[in-house]
Amino acid sequence: MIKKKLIVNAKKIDKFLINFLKNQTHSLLVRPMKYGVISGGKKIRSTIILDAGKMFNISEKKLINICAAVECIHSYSLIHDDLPCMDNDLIRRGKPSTHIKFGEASAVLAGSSLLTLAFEIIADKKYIISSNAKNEIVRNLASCSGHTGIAGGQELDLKFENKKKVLNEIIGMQKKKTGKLFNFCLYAVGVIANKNKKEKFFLSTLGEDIGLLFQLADDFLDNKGSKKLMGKPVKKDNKKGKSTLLSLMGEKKAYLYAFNLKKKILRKLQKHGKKAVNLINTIEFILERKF
Ligand code: GRG
Repeated sequence: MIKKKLIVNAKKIDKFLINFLKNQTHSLLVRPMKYGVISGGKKIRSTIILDAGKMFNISEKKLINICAAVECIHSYSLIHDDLPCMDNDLIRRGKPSTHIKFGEASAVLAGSSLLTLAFEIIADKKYIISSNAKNEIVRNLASCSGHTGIAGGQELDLKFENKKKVLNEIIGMQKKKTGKLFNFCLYAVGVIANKNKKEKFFLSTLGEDIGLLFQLADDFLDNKGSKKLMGKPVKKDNKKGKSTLLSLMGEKKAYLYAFNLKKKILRKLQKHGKKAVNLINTIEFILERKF
């Protein structure tokens, strides 16, 4: 059921991105950009945006630009994450990483172009939301992606390799590296739904916790998952000396931490009743997933 939902949503986002790029002047970077962002990946962040939209009766039309922008930033981060200067991974989404297919220089440029494309997609004239909402979304997306967000988290992740780090340091790093983009996903839905400051804060922290849960599941899959299902090499974290909850506290305690985090997230969603059922199913999938 959830797999079907992911496939349907991924197709919608891919279609949007293909059309958006079609309306732009062609460049040599379109091929590596499409290779990095289209026809690959679960597009789970988009699914979370659309699920959260259902809690506030927001139409998909109002959210599709946000989904596409988030997938551009996410794919950008993966392209750069795979580079030799970062995690040096040769396989991503079951195919050669972008730098293996197109060369390092093109991968750097295609990744950076996906970052700017994300902001073009939000700022697009045909995306009809109030200019105040657009401004707020752009500001939040920028801060969640840059040094106070994903990029800052990635820097910590690299610096933490082969170092003994405590729980709060590891959680803080993972909340930035992975949590911040999920934070943005729910925050942006709150902006579109015209929620007040308190409610938007609630949504953004909920998003960050979902992102943390997603990262913990990713670490578990690196340890125990299948390379074929994941579409990327597994058992890398240990070799690279990555600081994770698994390396800090062992399997049993790390799973218990993740399970309690999931319970906390689901408790927070209770107030939304039946309208949260889609998001709840996606959260259940996050910890159970095999890919
Ligand atoms: C400033 C955006 C930006 C990036 C530069 C390289 C970098 C800094 C950040 C990397 C962050 C990173 C790789 C986080 C890992 C998050 C994660 C668990 C990725 C896997 O996500 P999935 O499973 O991937 O959603 P698919 O392939 O399904 O899209």
